[in-house]
Order: sequence, then C-alpha cells, then structure tokens
Amino acid sequence: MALLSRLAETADDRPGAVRVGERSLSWVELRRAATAVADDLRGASRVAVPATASLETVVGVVGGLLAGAAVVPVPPDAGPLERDHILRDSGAQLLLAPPGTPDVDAGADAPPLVPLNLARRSDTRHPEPDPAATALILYTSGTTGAPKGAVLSRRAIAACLDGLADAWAWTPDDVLAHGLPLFHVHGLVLGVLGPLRVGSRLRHVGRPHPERYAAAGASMYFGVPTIWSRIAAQPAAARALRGARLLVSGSAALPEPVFAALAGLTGHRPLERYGMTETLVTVSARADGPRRPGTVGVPLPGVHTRVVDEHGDPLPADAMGELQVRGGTLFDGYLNRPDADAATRTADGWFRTGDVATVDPDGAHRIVGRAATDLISSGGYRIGAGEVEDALLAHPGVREAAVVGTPHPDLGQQVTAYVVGDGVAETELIDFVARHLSAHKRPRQVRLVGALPRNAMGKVQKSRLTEA
Ligand code: MLC
Ligand code: AMP
Repeated sequence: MALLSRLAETADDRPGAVRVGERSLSWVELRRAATAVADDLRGASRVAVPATASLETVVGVVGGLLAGAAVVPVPPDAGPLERDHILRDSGAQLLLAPPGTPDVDAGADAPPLVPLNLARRSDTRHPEPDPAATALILYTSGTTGAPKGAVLSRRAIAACLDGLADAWAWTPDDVLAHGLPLFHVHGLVLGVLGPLRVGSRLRHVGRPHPERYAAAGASMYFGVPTIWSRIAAQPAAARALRGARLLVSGSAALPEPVFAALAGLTGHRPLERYGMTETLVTVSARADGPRRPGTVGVPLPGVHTRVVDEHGDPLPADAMGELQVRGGTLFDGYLNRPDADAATRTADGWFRTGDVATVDPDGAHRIVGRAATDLISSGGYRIGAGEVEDALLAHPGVREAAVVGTPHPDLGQQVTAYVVGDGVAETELIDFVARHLSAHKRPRQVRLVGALPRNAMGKVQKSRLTEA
C-alpha cells in the first residue's frame, strides 16, 4: 500500500480537501501538483523544505515523498546557525521552496533551489518506494550540542498512522483541524500525512489561535497543552468545539485543570497520546476507551512498552521508572551519530525514552516527567539546554551561561538563562538567541548573575540556580 494511500488512489476532485490558511486544493489537485514537484527531483535522495505553515510546504513534502526522496523539514525561523547545521548534516541536495523565500536562498552553502509552483500539474506515475526507505529526517534537540537528525522510514510512519486510525476510529468522514508547526511529528506526520493516508479532510488554521480553532468546524482537533489551555481560557471558543468528535492533546503533559475545564466547556474529555520524534506516537487513549486526566492511554497495535529501574530490570504495575518502547513505529537511528544512537538502545533492542512513567494495573500509562533536567518542554517543543547555552556563549558579552526550564503557567516550562556577562542587556541576549536558533528556543527570561554555582569539580549545579 502506498504511504499516502488515500491521496494516491482517490479520484475525488471536490474543492477544499486540504486547506492551509486561506488556500486549499482538492485531493486530485494536490496529487497532481505534488507529482509535478516529484518530476523535478530526478535522482535526488534528500531534499530540504523550509517548513512554513503553508500549502507550499504540504506540496513540497508530498512531492519529495512521491519521488522517494527523504524529506528534511527546516524550521522556517531557524537562524543561520541551526539552518546551516540542518542543511549540512542532512546532506540535502535540493531545497524546495517558493521563489524568494526569505533566508533560504541567502545561505552561502545552501543547496540549489527548486521553485515550488502550486499552479503546475503532472500525471507521471512514480513507483511506490520501498517501505524501508527513509521518508523524513526530523531534527530534534538532545541535552547537549546541535540537534540530531532522526531518520524515519516510510514503514514506521505508516505503522504509526494506522495505529492511530485504529485507536481514534479516524476515518475519511473526519475533518481534522490544527495550527501546529509543520516541521515536527505532531503537525507534519500526524497533522498532514495522517489525513493524506486516512483520507480525512484537513483544515490547517495557520497560527493556533483559539478563535481559529473555534471557526474550523472540524470533527477532530489536535493541539499541544499550551493551545488547549488558551482555548479553555476563552469559553466562547471552547464551546464552539462541542460539535467535534475528538479533542486530542499531545507533545507535553496536559494539566488536570485544563482537562477539567475543556471537558466542562466542550462536553468532550480530551484524548491524550504520547510520542517522541524518535518513536513517533507509541501510546494513546482510545476513542472507545477511558480518558482519565494524567494518563496517556495504552500502547498502539504492534508497540510494546516496559518500565525499568536504574539497572534496566522491568518493574511491576504502578512502580515508577524509565519508559522503554519497541515496535514498528521506531526510527532507524540518528543521522551521522552512531554514538548517540547506541546510547538510546538497550542490548535487547528497546528504545530508552528518557521519560519517567508508571503503568496502572489496567495498562494506562502515566508520564511523570523526564529523567534529564537538560531537556526542557516548553509549549510542546523539546529544547536542549546545551544548544541554548552554546548560542549564548557565542555572544561576545557572555562569559558563562547555564540554561534551565522553570515552571510557566502557559508554556509548562519556560527557557530561563543564568548568565555571567560583561555589560550585556537581557533583551539583547534574548534577541541574539532568537536570531541564531529557532525563535521558540530563545530564553523567555535572562538572569544576570555574578557567578554560577559550581561543585568541587567545577561543574555547574543547576538545581542550586533555581533555589534562590
Ligand atoms: C518572538 N518572536 C521573535 C522574538 N520573540 N522572533 C524574533 N526575535 C524575538 N526576540 C516571534 C516568533 O518567531 C513567532 O513568530 C512569534 O514571535 C511568537 O512566537 P512564540 O513566542 O513561540 O509564540 P507562543 O505564542 O509563545 O507559542 C506557543 C505555541 C508554540 C503553543 C503556539 O509553542 C507552538 O506552536 N508549539 C507547538 C510545538 C509542537 O508542535 N511540538 C510538537 C513536537 S513533536 P510567528 O511568525 O511564528 O508568529 C512531539 C511528538 C509528539 O512532541 O508527541 O507530538
Ligand atoms: P519531541 O521529541 O520533541 O517530540 O518530544 C518528545 C517528548 O515530549 C517526550 O519524550 C515526552 O517527554 C514529551 N511528551 C510527548 N507527549 C506527551 C504527553 N502526552 N504527556 C507528557 N509528555 C509528553
């Protein structure tokens, strides 16, 4: 079966099947426009797409997938540091972008640009690539250093989407709405490739403002907890979702008060699911099963989970330990990083998520937190403290920097930086990081301090930073 099976097969040419912002294409128009892109890629095995929330991104990604290339989405606001790393590390041979896309054609070493023109059409039949072929390389933060490229096969994506269709009773009758970024698993894999495999219509609302969710008239809505919390704070917008079938939350823990407020205003208990860039979605509540606040459900078909202690020994129900997963949705490894890859796998083939979890006696999983404090979860984005520290240290006015996640009512955690500097202003450092990395990685707060607390070995003691 083709990865984008519904898109590949359908003869449905009714307008408006796939909408992003104000513009839309029918199924047939999307297939023919993406096929025209695929025709241009002759021989390229890796192509980068600046992943703005636009119809061009959808057509570019689908064109790459139809051609059998690995697609590398580039966060559109990534500064030169992050963008150059992604382009160089991925070995992308072409950039698919609308002509004149800011910043893209400016890079000195940027690969040649293939212009995306939504008006073109083609009916070439591109053979379906091997399911083992790479579909996407998604860049994701670790605790230190530059982001790593997670290599995701077509087979893993198909397994995840089929598992979700089963768990959520997701069918062509659904209309999916969301306003998530198109360079991560949530917005791109679930939020774009999902509808193209299942055959449900898509309404991408641009930015995830509550009033846009309210106006979308969809049956399924996707959001990160920050989006759901903003919707719950606007009762009129929340009430407009009463006619929906499923409200799905993921990418971070949904606070219980937000769960309760949404249930009260919309009449729907939100459905939570858990995933990672490296594993795709592995655990989810089911449409026909219980939805309890604080729980993320049960493993998808074909996925196995276990909770282990610090020696790697499996723990019984209710005990807290590291969550490990295996199954058909897992990635093939980090690109160019066998060292990092080996560190994520156990000798007997399980993937170490780094998340601390418990499993109830009835099988419901609870994500308690992360084992590593250097991974920050802000607005549903995973942000590596080390990458932000490296960006800060590149500023001539910064002598030392330590970055931590601190509680934030809207974002879950915010990026907070402690800096020993030479006459540099806080706002200047925030803007400096926003210019060099994706803007969501910028510190929301910079605290200028005289010294960082260190232990006898000279290592920064981050826990002591937030004590004061
Ligand atoms: C702000 N901006 C700046 C800036 N300050 N730009 C330059 N310099 C500065 N100093 C700009 C931003 O670029 C952006 O522009 C705008 O201001 C607001 O950005 P923001 O601060 O990030 O917005 P905010 O409202 O705080 O974002 C909240 C949010 C966002 C929830 C909308 O965090 C979000 O979209 N989260 C989703 C994350 C996600 O999809 N995660 C899934 C990972 S996959 P502009 O132009 O953009 O408006 C995964 C697997 C799984 O986890 O299980 O799902
Ligand atoms: P990323 O790789 O950016 O997709 O981030 C993955 C991380 O997001 C996971 O390791 C978890 O820490 C977190 N996460 C995803 N979904 C949930 C959820 N439903 N509840 C709690 N944490 C989640």
